[in-house]
Amino acid sequence: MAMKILLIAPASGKWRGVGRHRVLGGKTFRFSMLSLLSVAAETPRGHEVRVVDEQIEGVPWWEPVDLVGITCMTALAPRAYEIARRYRARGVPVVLGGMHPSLCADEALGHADAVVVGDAEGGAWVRVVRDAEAGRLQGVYRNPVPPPLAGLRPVPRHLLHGDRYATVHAVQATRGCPHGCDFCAVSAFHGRGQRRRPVAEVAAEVAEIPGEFFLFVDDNLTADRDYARSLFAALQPLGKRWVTQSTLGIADDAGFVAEAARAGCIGLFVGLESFSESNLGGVGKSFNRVGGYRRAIRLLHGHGIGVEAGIVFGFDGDRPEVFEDTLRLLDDLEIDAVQVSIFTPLPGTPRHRVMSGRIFDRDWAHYDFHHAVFSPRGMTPEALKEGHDWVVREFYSPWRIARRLWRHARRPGGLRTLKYVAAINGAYLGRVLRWGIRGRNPVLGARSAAGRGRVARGPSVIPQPRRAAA
Ligand code: B12
Repeated sequence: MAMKILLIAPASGKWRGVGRHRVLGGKTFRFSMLSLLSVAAETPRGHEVRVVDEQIEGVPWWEPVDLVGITCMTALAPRAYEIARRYRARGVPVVLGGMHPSLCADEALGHADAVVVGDAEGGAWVRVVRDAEAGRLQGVYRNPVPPPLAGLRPVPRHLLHGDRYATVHAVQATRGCPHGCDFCAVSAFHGRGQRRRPVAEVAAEVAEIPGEFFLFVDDNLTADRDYARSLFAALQPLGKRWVTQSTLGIADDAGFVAEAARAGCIGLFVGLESFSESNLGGVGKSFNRVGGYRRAIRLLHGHGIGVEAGIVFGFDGDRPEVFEDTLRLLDDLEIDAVQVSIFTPLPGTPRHRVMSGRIFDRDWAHYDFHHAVFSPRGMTPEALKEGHDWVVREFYSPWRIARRLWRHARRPGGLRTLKYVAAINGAYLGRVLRWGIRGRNPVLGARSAAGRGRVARGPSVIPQPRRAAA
């Protein structure tokens, strides 16, 4: 029987319907959708598949449908369960999949007729669809081993409203990351390994992309240097520009950085997390060597590669001074953009278990990396939230953005990529304005409240190599 299958990406709070606004509609932060597109690609032929993204359209409750599939991260689990409840009340079977249902399968199964743990490919989703057709969905579906990534079906990007996304051209070459940081959902989900698609298949997918820009959503594209090198060689003739995630370890090898740049890399998201090595050691991320950040970032900038840093507050070593210290270092290092987060002990990770006695908030909707859900060691949860907000507001203050863009424009290749850096900084500023993010520096509260919150310059803990090093 041909089924109508509805695949839903839930959105909650401020995110639901945000994409309906033409101005400040969060478009810059909307991309990928590969989770549901991969499920759609795996659906056996003959069924009708529709993808609904709650950021840009409402759930079509009134339309007849035979099977509903919902993806979710932890913060979206409550909304996913709510949608599931409403469909199941109408007798429509619901399947949950993605990060949170995979890491908390028992919980998810309490809200659905079936849960897919891990990848949809490798037979798991095909079995779900067959069982749904036969009216006998049965609990948890998982592949006996993570499937190899050769021969993945083409991603049906036409199922998205393309004009509502920064780009629908997100590509994934690898899954997983070998590092195994104990707070990271990716390690908990994929294990401590990485699977890779054949380079020729990735290059063929990229070659089909219209326009010059796309994203790799990989968690650590450069973890295997040999693989990355052959990928770079295959990408170079295609003349595209792309951004991805990597560790700063990429900059240990200047030749490798040059190869990435020649292949079209114009930006990296790098999880720096913290400027304290003891914090990093405490969460199993001691491969981040703080002293080398400046040289590494200069090297990347020298090759026209912008750096967005992931910074996390709330580590055990963090004291109220951490916010202004971090802001100063972000300025000193000439970081192009920053994603500021509050440490979040995600369920299903080893760190969640270690910290369970300190967690006071188990409302998953608050696990969006912008709420304090546990008692930090060095400050109150309120100070953690206020300091986090303050850094976001200060880093994206118009004068800092203007300074960053000015610096960027003067770097090698800077004018070519200025529009991307401007777009991401403008988008974060838009978020500050739309959401009214203000915060307060727990140390210099009075000064920041007076609207002057600039940080006094002081000695940097990061060694200053000679400029020629870049
Ligand atoms: C791109 C991305 C984003 C993008 C776009 C997400 C999107 N809509 O597509 C943006 C920038 C919006 C984003 C935002 C956030 N993200 Co994000 N994101 C990612 C990233 C890097 C890639 C996602 C992706 O495209 N994966 C590729 C697909 C193919 O893999 P997949 O999702 O695992 O899907 C497979 C299976 O899980 C399964 N599956 C998935 N869904 C379903 C559904 C059904 C029905 C079935 C059967 C199977 C199934 O089948 C798929 C194919 O095998 C992931 C890391 C990762 N490895 O996934 C983080 C990740 C998902 N993000 C994460 C987080 C925390 C966030 C933020 C909260 C971060 C923040 N500080 O703001 C916000 C959330 C904002 C919000 N409230 O909505 C965490 C989630 C952890 C968790 N347990 O919640 C991850 C895992 C990163 C991490 N290292 O921890 N993110």
